[in-house]
Amino acid sequence: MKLEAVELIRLDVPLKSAFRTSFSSVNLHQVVWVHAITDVGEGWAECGANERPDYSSEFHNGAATVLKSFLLPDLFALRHDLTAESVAPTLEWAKGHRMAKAAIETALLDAQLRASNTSFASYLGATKDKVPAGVSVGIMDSLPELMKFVEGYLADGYLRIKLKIEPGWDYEPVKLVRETFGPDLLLQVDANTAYTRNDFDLLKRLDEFNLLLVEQPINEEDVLGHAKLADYIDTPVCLDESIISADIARDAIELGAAEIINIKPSRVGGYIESVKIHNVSQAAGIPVWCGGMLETGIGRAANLALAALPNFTLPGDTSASARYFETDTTEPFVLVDGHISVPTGPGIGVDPIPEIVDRFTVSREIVRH
Ligand code: OSB
Ligand code: MG
Repeated sequence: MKLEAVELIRLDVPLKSAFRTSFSSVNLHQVVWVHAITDVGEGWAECGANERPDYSSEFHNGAATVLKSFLLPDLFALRHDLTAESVAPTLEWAKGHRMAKAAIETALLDAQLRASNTSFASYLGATKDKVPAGVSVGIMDSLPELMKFVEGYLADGYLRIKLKIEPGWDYEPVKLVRETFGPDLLLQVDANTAYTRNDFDLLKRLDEFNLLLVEQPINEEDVLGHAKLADYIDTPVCLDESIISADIARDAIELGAAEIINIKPSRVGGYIESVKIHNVSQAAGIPVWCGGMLETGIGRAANLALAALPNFTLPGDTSASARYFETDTTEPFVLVDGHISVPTGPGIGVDPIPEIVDRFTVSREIVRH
């Protein structure tokens, strides 16, 4: 296929309620979309980068800039030799910027698969037609407020609860949720790097709650520290931020730092690299689950396809649209008996709704050869 133009769209999508992590609190989902226009048709992707470089070093305006200045020119230059599979090798010279690379690769994969009438699910190797849904619950101002949200999500039917934690918001909220909802609740925590090697005893106290996992407790660059922690505590250590490629996943597993892996396609440079991480993990007997970056429908659709691969054996953060948004940018994804259906249409299987996209659009720019 040949890339003719790329539209970069900046959207501000209101969240139903503030989402607070150990690194930020957001009311608005501020993102960049990549709309690829090719000679075989169009494709869409949502870039995972936040407004600020707080989850990773990337940020939405930075992603747009690196796409415009460096990544897109190389893809335009391929002319008719462009395929979704050629994106990563072509852009390999550019260090980092995996979220920007993931966005253009995904938009081109969407265009390519729509043109060949193939779904993301079948291209990636999905084996399920629906996936179990978990929900990520932010840090709250009070325990009663937390209980109100958790109760609501359980009433909706979510099959597992992930609590965001940080020093000062860990033992008590986890204890309360575990005691209130009982031993059968699938419960896990995510620290987004908020702890250090000096906090191992604090983290060990969480062992009494029989958690599924503790996600990214310490600095993302401290893989060895996670291996030491994994030896020290009973709760399985799961890596998110640290795992930026299949090679790093292989090494983290060998070190004993990753007993479980959260695969987030945007963090690792796209769906093709995500499948490699899935395969490396599967071969090593390490379960994976699908994380998210609060994506609207066009991002969520592709994540659901990935989450339908066989080694995704734990419920993901692939929640329904209504968890985040009053109005999603596509037909909403709905929860049925705790599961969400994997899209079956060509490409990502959903289309942006133009009036809604217009309503949330902050700016648009067309980039051409
Ligand atoms: O660490 O998994 C994370 C949201 C934004 C940035 C990082 C994370 C998250 C979540 C929610 O936990 C994921 C989601 O529901 O999309
Ligand atoms: Mg995480």
